[in-house]
Amino acid sequence: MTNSTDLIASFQRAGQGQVFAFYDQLGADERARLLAEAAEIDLAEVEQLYRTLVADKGAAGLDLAGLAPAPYEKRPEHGGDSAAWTRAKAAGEAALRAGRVAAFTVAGGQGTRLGYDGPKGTFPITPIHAKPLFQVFAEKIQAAGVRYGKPLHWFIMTSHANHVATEEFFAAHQFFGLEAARVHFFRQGRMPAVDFAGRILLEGKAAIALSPDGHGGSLRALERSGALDLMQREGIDTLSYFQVDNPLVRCIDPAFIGWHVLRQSEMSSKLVLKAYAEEKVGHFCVQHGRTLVIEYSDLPMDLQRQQEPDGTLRYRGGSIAVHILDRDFVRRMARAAEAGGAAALPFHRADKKIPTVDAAGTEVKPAKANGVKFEMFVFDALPFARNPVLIETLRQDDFSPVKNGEGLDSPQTCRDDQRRQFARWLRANGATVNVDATGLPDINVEVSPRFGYDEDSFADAWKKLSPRPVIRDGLDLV
Ligand code: UD2
Repeated sequence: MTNSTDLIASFQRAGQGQVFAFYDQLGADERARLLAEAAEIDLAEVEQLYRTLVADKGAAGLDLAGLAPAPYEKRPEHGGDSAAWTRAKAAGEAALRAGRVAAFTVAGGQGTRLGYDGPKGTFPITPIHAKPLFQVFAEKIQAAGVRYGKPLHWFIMTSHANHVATEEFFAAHQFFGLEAARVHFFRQGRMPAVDFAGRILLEGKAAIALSPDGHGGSLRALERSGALDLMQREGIDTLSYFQVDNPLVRCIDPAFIGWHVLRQSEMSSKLVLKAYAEEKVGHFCVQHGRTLVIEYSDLPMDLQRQQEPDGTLRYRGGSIAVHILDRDFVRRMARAAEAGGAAALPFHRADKKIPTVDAAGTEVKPAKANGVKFEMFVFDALPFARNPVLIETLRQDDFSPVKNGEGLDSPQTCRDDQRRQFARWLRANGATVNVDATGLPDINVEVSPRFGYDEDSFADAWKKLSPRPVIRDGLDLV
């Protein structure tokens, strides 16, 4: 490691000497901590990001030339090729039986909007047992392993802020029945925040304002942590990527895996039809022959509102952040990130209120944005992927995120969506369950993923059940 004098001098040369403004006042431990944080920072990268994303902001803007909605595989009930979906499912099942697939959860986010203190995956979410998000995924992954005769590995990306708490949570719950040796935690990288003049902000006298580098940081974190090597040793070439905030997701979905495998895709994504033009989701587009996602904040509203002759939205494909990634593709992207340059994921800026210290070292909680954080987004890998495939899914089967304390995308809406799903599965198998116009049953009900974690596994388990349970409030299928 560079010695402390060299490190401090490099910050001074880069115009970032303020990082060490209070160094003389610090004790030995504090100095060591500050130096370790400083050593994580790539000063040239920070300078370049400031120049391109902050100082020159507005110069570039989004290039809309040649932009069009991305083609996608429609669900059979929306006119898609049902034989092709059947083939895909069979191919996905074969990949699962061959042990080629692992699960991957990004859980490094801070959950600020939810107002929950603790790793978001520990948030209780099921309607009867209030199982935490992590347990829901663990049970789905375990059940898929049993169904296909190959236990799955599960990679979980944490952040510096929640890594230890996440590991302790799993240990305290005996890994929810999974084999501990198949659950792998690793931290994502961090980026410093800068003020609007490009100066790296301190969070305290002995701490730099560092924050997670975005879910796009998962690609290089998978490489750095050794996860890709482990996959290679284990014969795993396919990663099923999902977010920690979405318990409805079919985290191991044979049809999705099969589309990806059969098309020899390097990255595939699930798409939902936008509910309305202004809905705040990323849009799947193509441009110059490449697939990309454009955030709602970047796609002009007149395009978001454009309609086809039949009245449907033209840009109707929304991203729910569910992807399949090829192992070697992740490695290629991770190495490109280390090397810098055009083949790497770009950074995005987010203006934020960043707690800091003033020149006297007094802590300041800003009332308005005082700086910029830099993040990468995993969907920005799509344009670099060979043969990307987009498949349509229904929200009811795959998407009900927990983002806010109340209202839209809250614990309440998510619990209701789980009950709707359980009621649909029951009704599809002949049970009489009363539901309202939105499909919400008049009973509270929970289906353990160990009983059934998707339509097929539920149907199989239900068929074997004798006697059938009485459909009543509190129905609990385990
Ligand atoms: C994301 C997508 C949005 C839509 C939505 C679906 C972006 C910019 N937007 O919105 O288009 O698909 O999800 O729910 O992605 N995370 C990390 N490390 C980080 C940042 C995030 O692991 O540094 C994880 C986080 O724990 C969570 C997920 O990524 O599982 C999404 O993060 P978010 O809540 O910031 O994403 P959101 O809701 O802005």
